[in-house]
Amino acid sequence: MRIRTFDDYQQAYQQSVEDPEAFWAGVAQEFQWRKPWTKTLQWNFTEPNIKWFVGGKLNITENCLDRHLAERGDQPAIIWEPNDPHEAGVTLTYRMLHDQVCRMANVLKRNGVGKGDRVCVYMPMVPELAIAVLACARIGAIHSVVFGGFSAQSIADRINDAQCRLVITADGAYRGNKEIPLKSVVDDALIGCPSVEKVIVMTRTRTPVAMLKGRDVWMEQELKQVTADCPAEEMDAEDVLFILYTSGSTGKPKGVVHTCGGYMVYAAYTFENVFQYEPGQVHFCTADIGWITGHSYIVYGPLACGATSLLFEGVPTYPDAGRFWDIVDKHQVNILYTAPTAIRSLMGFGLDKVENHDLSSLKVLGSVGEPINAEAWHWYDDHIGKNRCPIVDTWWQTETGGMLISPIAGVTKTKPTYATLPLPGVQPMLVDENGKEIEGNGVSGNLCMKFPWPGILRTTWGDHERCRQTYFSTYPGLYFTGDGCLRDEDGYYRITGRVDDVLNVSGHRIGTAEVENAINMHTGVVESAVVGYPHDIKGQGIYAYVIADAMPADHDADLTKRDILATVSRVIGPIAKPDKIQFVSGLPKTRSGKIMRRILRKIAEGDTSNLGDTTTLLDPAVVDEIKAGAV
Ligand code: 7RM
Repeated sequence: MRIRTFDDYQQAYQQSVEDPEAFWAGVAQEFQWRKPWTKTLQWNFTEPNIKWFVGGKLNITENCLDRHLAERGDQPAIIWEPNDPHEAGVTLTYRMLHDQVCRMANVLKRNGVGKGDRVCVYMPMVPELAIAVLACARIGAIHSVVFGGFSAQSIADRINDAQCRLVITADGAYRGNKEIPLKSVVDDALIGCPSVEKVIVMTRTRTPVAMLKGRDVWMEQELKQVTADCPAEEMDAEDVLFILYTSGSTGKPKGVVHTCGGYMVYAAYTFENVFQYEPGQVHFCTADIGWITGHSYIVYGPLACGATSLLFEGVPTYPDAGRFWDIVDKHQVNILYTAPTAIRSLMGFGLDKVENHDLSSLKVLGSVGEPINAEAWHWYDDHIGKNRCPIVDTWWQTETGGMLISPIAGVTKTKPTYATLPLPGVQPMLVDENGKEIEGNGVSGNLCMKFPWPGILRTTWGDHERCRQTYFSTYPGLYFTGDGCLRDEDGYYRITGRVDDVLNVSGHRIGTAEVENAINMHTGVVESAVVGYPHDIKGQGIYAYVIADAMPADHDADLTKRDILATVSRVIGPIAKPDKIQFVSGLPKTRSGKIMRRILRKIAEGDTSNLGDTTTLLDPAVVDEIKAGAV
């Protein structure tokens, strides 16, 4: 099944299109199933209804842990590098990880969690986070990991949407020179979350926390009460494994649902092939487990393949901008998987931060989360890979479960800024505004998929209609990604960015509507419009046009701006704070009341020369005012 040459790739690709069921059955049979499936695939993209490995029974943790014990029980599964380089790290072998996952699973059971129950996980990047996630999977509980940078309000929304029964958190988190009081944020969230019965609190920063009798328990004390004997729950291939919330162009984030069988097969297959993982290698994915990249390529993909996965608690610039290279050197990292925003930020600190480290262990470099510009691509290639490591620019989404378009390291000829070719099983299609297929090469359009792969989302939690509407209704019969895409003369794909109202700020997906709603919660705000603009390091920055009920005078405009930022931080989290705020007296609207974002985007980009047709505007004069006041 393993692709080694471009010929292998072409053969695998051809089979995956001609006979997808046989292809994926071949991949899936390498895993451990309690009971084989009876039908490999059942699907339609209209309802949608997608089922892989129908009737198959398994537990993903048996595949990620138990299965490896005989052969590599003593091999490191997780290497943990703490935020502070002087603190001792932790290495967990597969045997130790198995033991700890079983214990944590028993703690969950003791606290009333069973198969199908939802568990919210709000944790720092510590081994216990991976253990918590796997412990849920062990007993068939559904995890919903919430990134540690989200606000109490965001946690509450996610907990209520999924009706979580239990929360796993820590007293606090270390991130660079900051300390984040996780438990206190959870306490704020839980005021509005009646479904939560228990909170398990891990000790990390030992900051003082309120422990509510009957609700809050210490993880360390609970672990003393249990054994390491926890048989895995038998799960159907289509039972829900996890929910992960992600932003779209409208309303609140959606709970993307992934299921046990297909997700496992897809995460593992793409991990092993794209990175060309070899036994014994150390894989370092710098994402947070709070995002899909962490789920698929720190936890499930690597562990399903018996790999060694490095988990880093901190940030790339602490204690200085050489930290990644320090980690690569110290742990002899072979595969480094990071985001363009991190590369661009580190580029700015100069080469002396790189040069005093031994990077010769590196074999493969990966990029994910946003388009990588040519300059960052070459810097990564020249100075990190020393022109001897293939770069895999992997394009995918929370909804896709794993990578869809990506080079296979050392197999696919790379091309800067191109995600190159679809992986086996992936059938991309470019369409125009009217949904007509754009054939041939040297073209661009909206990126869709015409056939399912095992990792595709199955639904959005509690609202199947929203799933249909968002992904399967724009172009009937197709999965619509929301991305624009170019296919060059060689048939290579380059993803150009979102075509909907979703921003990508430092690789984080943020809906403009979400940010607007947050800004509008500020008492002095009448209305707002948020757009993205090109940002040298973040990829995109957030530009907010705000109508205040009384136009703030110069001397308190700064204060009002800071209050708006504080409001957004409270409502969503610091990652959604606008980079620029401009007070305006009106917004460019059409006669039907629609904001003309095209114009606002142009002005935010600093390009006011050609604003296109403004004759349909209700009040064209407002455009001149906005142009004149651009920040
Ligand atoms: C994995 C992840 C998904 C959105 C997606 C794109 C953008 C991701 C690339 C990329 C260009 C890439 N999931 N995106 N990878 N754009 N090249 N290699 O990021 O759900 O958080 O975001 O990210 O717009 O639709 S995500």
